[in-house]
Amino acid sequence: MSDRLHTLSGYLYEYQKSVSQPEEFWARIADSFFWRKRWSKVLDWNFEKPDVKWFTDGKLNITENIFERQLFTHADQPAIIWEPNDPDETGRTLTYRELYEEVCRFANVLKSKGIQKGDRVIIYMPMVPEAAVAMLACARIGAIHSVVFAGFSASALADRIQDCKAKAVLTSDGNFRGNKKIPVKAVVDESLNKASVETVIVYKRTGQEVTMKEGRDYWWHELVEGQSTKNQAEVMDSEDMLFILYTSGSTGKPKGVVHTTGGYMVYTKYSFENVFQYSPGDIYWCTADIGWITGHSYIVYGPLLAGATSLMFEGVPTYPNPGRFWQIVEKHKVNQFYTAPTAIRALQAFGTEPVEGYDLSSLKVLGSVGEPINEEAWHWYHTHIGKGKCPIVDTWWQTETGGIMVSPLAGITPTKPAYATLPLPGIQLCIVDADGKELTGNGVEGNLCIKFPWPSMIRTTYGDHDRCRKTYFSTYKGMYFTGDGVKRDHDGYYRILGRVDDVINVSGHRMGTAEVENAINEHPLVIESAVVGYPHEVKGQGIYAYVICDMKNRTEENLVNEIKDTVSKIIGPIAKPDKIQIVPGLPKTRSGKIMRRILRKVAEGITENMGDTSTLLDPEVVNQIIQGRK
Ligand code: 6R9
Repeated sequence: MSDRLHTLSGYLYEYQKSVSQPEEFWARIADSFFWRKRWSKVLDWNFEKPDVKWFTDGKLNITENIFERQLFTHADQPAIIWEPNDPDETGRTLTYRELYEEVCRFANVLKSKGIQKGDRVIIYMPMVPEAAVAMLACARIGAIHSVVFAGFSASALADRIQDCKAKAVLTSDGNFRGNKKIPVKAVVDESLNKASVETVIVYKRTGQEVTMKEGRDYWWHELVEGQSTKNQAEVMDSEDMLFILYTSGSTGKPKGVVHTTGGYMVYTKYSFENVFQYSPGDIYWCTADIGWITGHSYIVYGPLLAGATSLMFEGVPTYPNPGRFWQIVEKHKVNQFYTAPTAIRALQAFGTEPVEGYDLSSLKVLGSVGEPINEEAWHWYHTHIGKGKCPIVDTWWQTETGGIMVSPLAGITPTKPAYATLPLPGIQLCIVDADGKELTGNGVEGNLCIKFPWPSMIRTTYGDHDRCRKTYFSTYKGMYFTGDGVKRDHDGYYRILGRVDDVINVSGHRMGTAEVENAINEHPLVIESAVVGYPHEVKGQGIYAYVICDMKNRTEENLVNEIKDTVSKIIGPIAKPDKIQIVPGLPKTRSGKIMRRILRKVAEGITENMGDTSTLLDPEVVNQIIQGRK
């Protein structure tokens, strides 16, 4: 049964109902799933603690809702179409039955290695179908997966292994990305000098040489050999943890966002079907990596729960040439295409030539996620990819929200460039001013909050519940605070303006300024640093670092490169500052706070009207910084 909305009036009607009778509304949606035991209460909530429970006492397994619930009708339909990095390599297609059997076999492998319900398993893998198999096998046996983006460094990986006390790491020998062959197992080995796990399972992808530690490391293909293609799913409570996903915040340490089973299942399927208007037989493609929430909710869980065909791409948009995305769209006759503004801008820079010659007529819906999409990129996407006939769904949401919160429903909600438009049913937005006063009516601008629970919301931050309360539920009483600024225009449409906290969004990836500063400060000659974001043509925001250091005998160029390498080693190449300026001092107030607004202005290229600098300890520092601007 599908809960797809078909008209604007239908959406408006359902939205009203979801607000006036939320429990009845979500119970109806949840009833189309397979529950081992139905819930006793739809919703219990308290935003002060916070303590939120959806479908209390409900028992289920999310993979039974992907497989058993649908196998009679979907068994031979493709679940995952995999397109490799190199267009000359043959891809793979896994039907629902084949995927089911792989998941069961790997679930049995995990069990044979002593992994049990509630254990944490790190997945550090490239974009191969086995990465999805790994996630689903964990869910099958009730283990909690935590996918770590395979571009993160050994030290970032070790921190995550330690934070969640993982029992196993699932990985690969290497990873193909563009024309590069990247070591993956070697990074795991390095991380395990610092952290420790009982078991490492290695999927062979590139065939490159790896070292295997006796009694700890095993080959994936050897372990699955001979395993049964059946596995009795673990019965989970609706509120049992499904996964942990680490994300950056305004403090230095990444936090483990926790999602639970029942609510996440209900919301990801519902939002997937409605936003993308998926019809049976469509080919849907989301270009995200499974290391991010978009990959979790809209490559794996949402589409598979909806019985969709989800295309998974291993490579990058520009290899072997900038026509690669469009060649894949033509080859697989993709109907819904979901990507990030940074990819659109990067491809836009190559002009329309790489697009020409490909048949993109299969496309029905275009999606955008990860950062605000600027109007120019929106129009380019709409005109040159969608040929003016595909609605663009600009989807606003977060790791913490689990699913899409604000977005047009494709073909239903009239769109407006750069606007995420209207909230999905069940999502009660609220705009507040700096004092937490709700700004009602249209034509207002402020901080975006959500005032009522939704099924796929964050439940806690792993191992530190108070951090969850402080970060999201304490800024504005009784509300979830998103960290984003927003405008509601005269039509009541929402436009996301970007982060209002110390989080930078680089190519759709979240980076805490403190996290990058901590990494920079690891360089032995660095005394202090301050990091801000600045507008970047392709990445949306770039990273600008102001660094005080002891130059010793280094040239500035050498030192800058060393600092970049340090950040790359500690977090990963995505966190490497775009610009590093060596400064004699930082603009600090008498109370020792760095005045970041000045640093942001200079990074943006503004050198006049610095505003009130009277509270600065040494206002002269500002002039020195302006003069040395990069
Ligand atoms: C899904 C995802 C979340 C932050 C979020 C916001 C920005 C995401 C956006 C958008 C404007 C959109 N963001 N989608 N800003 N328009 N359509 O990206 O999750 O990695 O946790 O990032 O990304 O600033 O707060 P995550």
